[in-house]
Amino acid sequence: MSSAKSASGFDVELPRSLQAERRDAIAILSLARPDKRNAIDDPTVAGIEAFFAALPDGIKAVVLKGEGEHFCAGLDLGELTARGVAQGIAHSRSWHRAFERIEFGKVPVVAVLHGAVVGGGLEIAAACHIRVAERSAYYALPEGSRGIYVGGGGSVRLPRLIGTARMMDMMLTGRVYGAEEGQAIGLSHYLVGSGAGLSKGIELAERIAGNAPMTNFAVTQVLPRIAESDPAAGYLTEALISAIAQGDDEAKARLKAFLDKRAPKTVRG
Ligand code: 1HE
Repeated sequence: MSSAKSASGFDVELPRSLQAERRDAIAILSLARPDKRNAIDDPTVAGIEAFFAALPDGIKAVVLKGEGEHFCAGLDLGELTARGVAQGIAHSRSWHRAFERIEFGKVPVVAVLHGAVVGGGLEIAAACHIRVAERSAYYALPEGSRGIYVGGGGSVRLPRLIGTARMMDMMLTGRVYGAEEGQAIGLSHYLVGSGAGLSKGIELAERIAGNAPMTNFAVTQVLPRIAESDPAAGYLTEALISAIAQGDDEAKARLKAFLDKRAPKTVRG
């Protein structure tokens, strides 16, 4: 374990497999175990949970990326052989806790993907709010061929992105999607050239950080719940969060700026 605070201003102990860096309101968290293709072991899962739980108030968005040639090779398969059923359940639940800290944490998270985005690597990417893929990225769920099953929330999050039928195909047949196919089916939001992912990810994170905090809260915390509730509850919840957001001082200041012709217009490009 190393203290990230002295190096980068985060008040959290991180394992060697994670590195954190701060650029003003943006935190960059790197999976930093390239010799093992950023495979996620138990200390890494605990570190991810701790990092997202302890984000300082000044951080408005996070970029998650992987060091080396690949984003993430998924679960550290070396840890798997010694586990019994009860330990397996506890292990999967520890991934759920950590990834919930990403999906329903304090701020939006942008994932920058390249190389292998497989197994648990795809699961952690799916827990992020925005995905930027470089052209080297490819996606697979090799759990089927390893005799196991996803355990990092993939059964819940991946069908939302690509549908149950595609996930079933990936798991049963070992189908691998390339970056362009992944973009077409909704695994990534943005597709960029090799090496351009981080700058695009930071650009998007900075744009997100410039939003009113209440808007980011509503989009990341409330929208997914509305999308999964029955329409009547959804409309009611939407009315409530809409009123809460527009009643916030930040919204009033932004609306006044537009009416005073001091705010940017909505234009393409
Ligand atoms: C690993 C892992 C790993 C690499 N656990 N050690 N994930 C998988 O089934 C994917 C397994 N990995 C691969 O298919 C390949 O490693 C890659 C395609 C990602 C990269 O290939 P390559 O040629 O660049 O690297 P490599 O030579 O295969 O691996 C380099 C080292 O990383 C090697 O260790 P070394 O000590 O011999 O150098 C590999 O053993 C090690 N390595 N991937 C442990 N995953 C919560 S449930 C989630 C369930 C899952 O995620 S299942 C999917 C697991």
